[in-house]
This record gives sequence, structure tokens and C-alpha cells, in this order.
Amino acid sequence: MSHHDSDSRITASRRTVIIGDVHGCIEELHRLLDEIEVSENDDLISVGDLVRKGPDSASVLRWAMQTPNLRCVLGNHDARLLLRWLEGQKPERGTPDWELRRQLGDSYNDVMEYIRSWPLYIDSGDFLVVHAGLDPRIPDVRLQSPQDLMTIRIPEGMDSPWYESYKQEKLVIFGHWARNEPLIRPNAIGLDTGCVYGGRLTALILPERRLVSIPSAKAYQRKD
Ligand SMILES: [Mn+2]
Repeated sequence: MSHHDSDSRITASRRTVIIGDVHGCIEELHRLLDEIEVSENDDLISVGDLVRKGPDSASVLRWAMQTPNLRCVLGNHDARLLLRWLEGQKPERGTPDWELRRQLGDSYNDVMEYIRSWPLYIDSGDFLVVHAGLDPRIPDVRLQSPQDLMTIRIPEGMDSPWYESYKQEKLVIFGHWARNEPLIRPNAIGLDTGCVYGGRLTALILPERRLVSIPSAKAYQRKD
């Protein structure tokens, strides 16, 4: 075996690709995955909020279910959709959730069961993926509240974002808080670059910590 062969085996080692908040932006999602040249040899992780706000949540969910190397954590929008289904509430006619249900048709229950299987966080040992963040005063992620994991920005009783006070070494990768540029700190990376608001869809590639972004085709929703 030549040196070249062994080198190429090393470069073919598994990557982890973590994808920011998609919110139904299927076109940008495919462009981003193409740009990264994602394959079945990559581990894909979504920071959650695959659904709502954007143009085609149904296609994003179908893609997710057909992608066996993808894992998702629950975002607040995914959770809201799931909770309504668990409570047996039918979406109001004409609303985006009603339209999503109509588009998914007979597969709706299967898709909801699929979302039900998503965890609130993924702890790889080296890094932690969570939708919004964590309360920096609670060191053990297993003791974090689901509400904080899915929605935290500025912790109650504090006056700055959670990651300003987060001092652990473990890298936390999150979404939820749309900003113009990814947030990059030694121990926290925020990937929500507001694709659905006309910003960009961003992914992080580990272990090299490379960020890749795709500009969104349009602003599908106004940021409020
Ligand atoms: Mn969110």
C-alpha cells in the first residue's frame, strides 16, 4: 500500500456536520448539504426547529426521516407541534400547522412519532448539541429544564446571554437565537444565522470547526 492510500483513508474519517435552524427552508438545506458534499459517511445533527415559519416544513421532515445518519434535538417549534399532537389537538384550519398536516397526509402520525423520538440534547462526550442553550448555574446537563434547553437566551436573574457565564470546557453547539453572524467562542458556537428571515443557513463541521453558510433565497418571514 502506498503512502497516498493510507493518507486518503485518514482524510475519509468521519465528520460531524451540525446544521442550524432550518425552519422549512428545504432549498437552502439542500444547497448547504451539496456545498459541504455531505455523504452517508458523515454524522449529521440538527440543532432543531426544522419546522414552521418557512416555506416547506413537510419536505424538510420527509428529508429528515429518510436520512438515517441524521439525529435531531428538539427545538421549541418542533416541541410545540409535537405537544399539540400528543394532546390530540387538531391544528386550526388554514394555519401553517394545518397545512403541514395536510401535506403530510397519512404519514402525519408517523412523522409525529419520529419527532417524539428526538432528544433534548446530544452529548457526544466532546461536545453538546442543544437547541437554545443551558443555564450556566447548573453544571449537569441532565438536570437542565426542558424549557431552558429549548428556549433559554438570558437566564432568569442574570443580565447577559447564557454563554457569557458558561465556563465549562465542553463545546456547546446551539441555534434558536438568530443573528447576522454565527456566534463563535472557544466553548460555544451559535449556528442560527436567520435563514428564514433572509439571512443564511449555517453548518458547523467537526472536528475541524469549519463553518459553512448558504445565503437564503429570500426572507420568508419578517423577524420580530
Ligand atoms: Mn427556536
